[in-house]
Amino acid sequence: MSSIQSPPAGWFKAPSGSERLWIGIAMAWCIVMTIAMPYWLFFGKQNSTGESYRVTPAAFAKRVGTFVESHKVGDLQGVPIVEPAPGGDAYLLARMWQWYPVLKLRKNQTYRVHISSMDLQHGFSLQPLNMNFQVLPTYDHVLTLTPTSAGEFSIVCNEFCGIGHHLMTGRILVEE
Ligand SMILES: [Cu+2]
Repeated sequence: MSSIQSPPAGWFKAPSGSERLWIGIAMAWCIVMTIAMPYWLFFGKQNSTGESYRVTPAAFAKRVGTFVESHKVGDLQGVPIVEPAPGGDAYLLARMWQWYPVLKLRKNQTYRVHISSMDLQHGFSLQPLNMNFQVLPTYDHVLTLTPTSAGEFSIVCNEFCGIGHHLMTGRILVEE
């Protein structure tokens, strides 16, 4: 005897009553969510414009090196603190298991923050604002960013990237 058999004829019973209602609510919600995605892409205030370029990890590391050398202003637990020129380019490198360097920005100034990974996929999650972006090797993802409040912001990696994933935290300092 086989365990795979046709169901008996007439097994299907069309949904009725409250089951019908719940299917209707789920469908309506699917439609709302589908519309919300493009809506938020165009009208959300924390979205990336999707600006990105091809870059090899070696070339990106070199740009980060030049950026750190020319704009370094301090040191935080062995990681350089780097202050880009207002309106200028800033670089942030992700690798197992570090964000490098620490960025120091000015409130209400706009920066082009280039983010890329040296090894595998990481997740840029800016706390406590909860802004999230994928960080991928070979992509220079440019975020046009204008800090609107001063303070110390943490970057955590929200894409599991190995044994030291939970230690992968960084900092963005914003001054008045
Ligand atoms: Cu990571």
